[in-house]
Amino acid sequence: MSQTNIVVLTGSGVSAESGIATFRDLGGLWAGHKLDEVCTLEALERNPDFVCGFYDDRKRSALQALPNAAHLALVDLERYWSDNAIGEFLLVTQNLDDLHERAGSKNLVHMHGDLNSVYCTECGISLSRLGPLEGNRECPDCFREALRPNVVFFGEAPRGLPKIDAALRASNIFVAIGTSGIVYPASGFSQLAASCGAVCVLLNLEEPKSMASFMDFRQGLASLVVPLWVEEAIGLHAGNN
Ligand code: BV8
Repeated sequence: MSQTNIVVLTGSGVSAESGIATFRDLGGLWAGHKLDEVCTLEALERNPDFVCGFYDDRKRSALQALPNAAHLALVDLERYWSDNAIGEFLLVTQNLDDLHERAGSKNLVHMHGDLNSVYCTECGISLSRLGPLEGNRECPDCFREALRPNVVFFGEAPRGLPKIDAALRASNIFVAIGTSGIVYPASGFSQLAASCGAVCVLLNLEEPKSMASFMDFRQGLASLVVPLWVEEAIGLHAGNN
C-alpha cells in the first residue's frame, strides 16, 4: 500500500494558549524589543547580558507553561501514523519552548534552536542550560566568558535543514500551524512541499497575507482546529486500514 508522509510546521501560535507570547501579535515578544536588539549576533556581541537575560526570561515563562490540546493532538497523529505504518511523520518547530517534547512528540526538529541548551562560542561545547545565562557565561570547559543561548539568530543558518528538505520533498501532506509565515526559510516550506505534490494545509488564527501554496485553510484557535483536523486526518486513513 502507498505511504502517506506528513510534515508539520509549528510557530508560536501553537503555544499561545499555553500562555507563551507570540512574536508579532499585539503585545507579542517583539513588541517590547526590536529584532536587532535581541535576535542577532551583533546584539549578543554588543550587549551579551541583555540578550542572555531576554532568553532567560523566555525560559522562565516556558517552564510555567503546559502543553495544550494542539500539542497533544499532534502526538496522537504521530502515534497513529507510526502504529499503523502509514508513512513518515516529521514535526518541525520554529519555537524554542519544549512543549512538543513535554506533550510526547518524538520525531521533532527545533529549527530555530531551543531554550534548554547553550553552547560555547570559543570551544564549541554544547551544554544543557541549567540556571540563567545572564552574568553567568563562563564556559565550564575553557573558562572563557563565551556561553550563548542555543538560538538561531537572524542571519544564522537554521538547524536540521537537510533533514527538513528531504522530508518536504517526500511529503504528501504539509500542515503549518500557528505561524505568520514571515520568517524564511520556514516561510518557503509550503511552496517546496506543494511543488513536490503535497497537499498543504494552514491551521491558524489569522488569515494569511497570501494563501501562497496552501490548498486548505482552517481558521481558529490551535487548541480547537488542530484536534479537529487530526481527527479528520486519522479518520481518512482509518478507512484504508
Ligand atoms: C537565514 C529564534 C540564511 C529566536 C527566530 C528579506 C526577505 C526575506 C527573508 C529575509 C529578508 N531579510 C533577511 C531575511 C532572512 C531572515 C528573515 O526571514 N527575516 C524576516 C524577519 C523577513 N531569516 C533568517 O535570518 C534565518 N536565517 O535566512 O540564514 C540561510 C538560509 C538557509 C540556509 C542557510 C542559511 C533565521 C531565522 C530565525 C530567526 N530566529 N527565532 C527567538 O525565538 O527569539 S525567528 C522567530 O520568528 C521565531 O522562531 C518564530 O517562531 C518565528 C516565526 O514567527 P511565528 O512563529 O510565525 O510567530 P508570529 O508571532 O509571527 O505569528 C504567530 C501566528 O500565530 C500568527 O499568524 C497568529 O495569527 C497565530 N496565532 C496566534 N495565536 C494563535 C494563533 N494560531 C492559532 N491559535 C492561536 N491561539
